[in-house]
Amino acid sequence: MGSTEHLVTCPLCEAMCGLRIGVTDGHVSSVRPNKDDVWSAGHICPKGVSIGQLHHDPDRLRQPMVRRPDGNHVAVSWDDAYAEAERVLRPVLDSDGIRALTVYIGNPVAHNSDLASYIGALLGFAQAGGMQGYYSPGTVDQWPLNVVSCLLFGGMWNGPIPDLYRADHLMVLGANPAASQGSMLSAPDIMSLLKDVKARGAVVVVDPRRTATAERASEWVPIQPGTDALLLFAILRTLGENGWVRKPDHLRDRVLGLDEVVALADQFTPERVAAATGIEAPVIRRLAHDLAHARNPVVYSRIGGCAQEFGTLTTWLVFVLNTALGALDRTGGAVFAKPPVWVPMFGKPPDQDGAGYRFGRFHSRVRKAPEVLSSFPVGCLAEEIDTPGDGRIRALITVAGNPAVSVPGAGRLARALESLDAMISIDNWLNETTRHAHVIFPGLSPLEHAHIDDLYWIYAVASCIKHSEAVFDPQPDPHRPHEWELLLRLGGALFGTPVADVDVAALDDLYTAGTIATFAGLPNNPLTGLDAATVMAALEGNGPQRLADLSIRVGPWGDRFGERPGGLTLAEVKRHPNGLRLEELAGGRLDETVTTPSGKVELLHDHITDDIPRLVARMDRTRPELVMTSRRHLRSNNSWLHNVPTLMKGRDRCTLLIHPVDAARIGVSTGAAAEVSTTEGAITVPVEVSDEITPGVVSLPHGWGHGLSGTQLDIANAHPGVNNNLLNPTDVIDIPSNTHALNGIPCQIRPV
Ligand SMILES: Nc1nc2c(c(=O)[nH]1)N[C@H]1C(S)=C(S)[C@@H](COP(=O)(O)OP(=O)(O)OC[C@H]3O[C@@H](n4cnc5c(=O)[nH]c(N)nc54)[C@H](O)[C@@H]3O)O[C@H]1N2
Ligand SMILES: Nc1nc2c(c(=O)[nH]1)N[C@H]1C(S)=C(S)[C@@H](COP(=O)(O)OP(=O)(O)OC[C@H]3O[C@@H](n4cnc5c(=O)[nH]c(N)nc54)[C@H](O)[C@@H]3O)O[C@H]1N2
Ligand code: SF4
Ligand SMILES: [Mo]
Repeated sequence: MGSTEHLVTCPLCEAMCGLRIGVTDGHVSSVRPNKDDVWSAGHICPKGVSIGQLHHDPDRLRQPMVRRPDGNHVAVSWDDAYAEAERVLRPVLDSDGIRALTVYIGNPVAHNSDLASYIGALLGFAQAGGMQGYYSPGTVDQWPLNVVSCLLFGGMWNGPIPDLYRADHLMVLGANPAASQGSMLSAPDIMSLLKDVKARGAVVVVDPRRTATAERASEWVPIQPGTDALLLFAILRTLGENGWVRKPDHLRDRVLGLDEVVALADQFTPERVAAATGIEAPVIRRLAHDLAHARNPVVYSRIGGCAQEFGTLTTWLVFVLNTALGALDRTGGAVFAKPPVWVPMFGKPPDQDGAGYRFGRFHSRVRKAPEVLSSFPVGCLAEEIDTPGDGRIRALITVAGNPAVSVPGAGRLARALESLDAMISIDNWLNETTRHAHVIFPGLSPLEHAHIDDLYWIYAVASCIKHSEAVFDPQPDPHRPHEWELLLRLGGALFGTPVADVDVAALDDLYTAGTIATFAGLPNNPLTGLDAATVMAALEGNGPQRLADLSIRVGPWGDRFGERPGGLTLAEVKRHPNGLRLEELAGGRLDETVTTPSGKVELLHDHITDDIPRLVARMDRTRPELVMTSRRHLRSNNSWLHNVPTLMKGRDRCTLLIHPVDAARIGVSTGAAAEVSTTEGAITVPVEVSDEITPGVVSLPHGWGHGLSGTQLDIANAHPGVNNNLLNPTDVIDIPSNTHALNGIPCQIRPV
């Protein structure tokens, strides 16, 4: 067969690195960074390097699996798997209708264009049939950002990012790009960009843990979890009282509510917030001074600022501060990226009619949680399954998700999954979640299908576009279904057609034409006013390729079907295997980006500020002896790269980080086991004593807890670790966004 080389974009995180994959005799023989990639220019990390092992993982499912009555899964033919899906699903749909079904979509959906472009089909069909909300890690992740973005800027995926190429004073709260490689902030080799920012001025990291990012920053500011909003309010107040609030010309007529928000900060003096945050008042004043006196200051926060009790206020205050510093929409500050593609997700959801956004349009059945952007807290899933009564969830479809590990209240959820009448998973491994499934439909390996990133360019530090061809034919059968076809098949089956009989090609045409017609008829999107039939006829191919062609052609550089001669099409993008670099990041994009009812940045919203009294009360709360936080590691990817041999080398990294003072008081030491308990449960984990964690706080990684019976993960099961979501309760929530606090949870520790 000889050797070939393939240029692809790594789909394993938001950094989107270009890889050169060498293939010899059907095997990945080398993975090297692509120095000619217009975006990543030679960056790579250990995860990208091991993508060949991921592809060749003998445990990766290549055939559908069906669960036998004894609980064990066996590989079956596709026809048998369709028949089994029909057997378990149909009775639920016949007796209780589509409202007894829900869908959980996991993180890899956003990194796989086959899934990303067709998940809307499954969800759309299910919602049309009466499904009450669906579940995703959104509410253990970026939902506060989505809420704040839609209120302030008009769209849930419409938020500014720090201009890492030009900023000279960056404050980072609750993010560790040294591990994550950037989140809702795509950058090539982000740590070297941070190094440049530091060289121009300063990088200040606010985090309970002295992370590898903090190590390399100018300053680490340890903070008590869940108190960032207090710190940010106190900084804002300091700016206000010193006359440091900047009102540059470019923001003068474009922002509403800044003075009112600065007035709201009045009650948060540095002295008042010092005890709760653990940051002394003079330090807070100096942080404010330094931001105010930098030429290009900017503030950025991520999951530590979101998955906490005050995620919405924190995320909001980051944008407020960027505005008060004059950094919003200014080159070198907090700027709006310009994605090269347009996907329906960027538009206002069709169900949000009228001006602005409404929340709480419907409520969850059991705890009556109000929907926020069509989501309930993901921790509600278990109670919706295991609580009897009308409207109970009896059927679940998971798509590239591992909620049994990722979601708070994981113990109850695992029991609930086991009780389902029908569970169908589209997933590549038999893991902690899919072991409960009646049927598992495997997707293709990331090297077996074409891919084009769309979502992450909305948070990218330059506008690029890249397309990856499949490296391998699907194995063992080149005609095996693609994931987008599986999504259409399951979506089509909801309306009475047996799973095996769904006409996938016809549904694909219907879905694509329907999407075009819907958005052509809606205002304020790139399809508005286009003739749907003409567009449909002009597009190339079918499936995700056809949707990618659409996304590119109506995007800012697209040909708009002849309107802009020489503009981009998918075919043109494919002619550039190293990608196309289209435009650099810059300020001055507010007018084209902001789609609020007033057309301006609207800082003030009751939905957000109504939460301030809860924050005020937080200041008087007695501090628990210990609280728990989460962390990530460069060589993990949430719960699912632990079966890759080279990524598992080295010492155990699923450890409880605890400060020496706390360790001595409790009587635990490095290497010994400790029991960690919360209101939700207890687990036993090895201890790692270190002053990299602030006193009063402990840190556990998420994504562990392998080694469960019925799973097929040889390597991961040999290094199981423990699942910290057995400890996270489902009722500690950032109220405006429905996001669970996974950080700042009170816990007790004892030696075992
Ligand atoms: N305690 C705590 N919990 C957390 C977090 C935390 O910080 N602390 N972080 C949260 C966050 S930010 C997130 S995003 C979630 C992640 O939550 P999930 O998305 O539920 O979990 P992942 O671990 O990303 O699981 C990915 C699943 O997709 C499968 N998979 C991988 N590749 C493919 C593919 O190409 N196709 C298909 N069909 N399946 C595939 C894997 O086998 C796995 O089952 O976890 C959340 N949970
Ligand atoms: N290698 C690798 N890369 C990943 C992932 C992975 O699992 N592994 N997961 C991907 C996903 S799904 C996501 S969402 C992103 C997340 O990307 P990041 O947001 O960078 O996530 P983390 O590395 O978990 O960093 C969060 C930090 O918040 C801190 N923190 C916890 N509580 C608080 C608090 O209350 N206040 C403040 N200020 N800090 C706090 C933690 O100590 C931690 O250092 O990473 C993505 N990239
Ligand atoms: S940083 Fe690593 S995981 Fe992320 S895209 Fe690059 S190689 Fe892939
Ligand atoms: Mo995430």
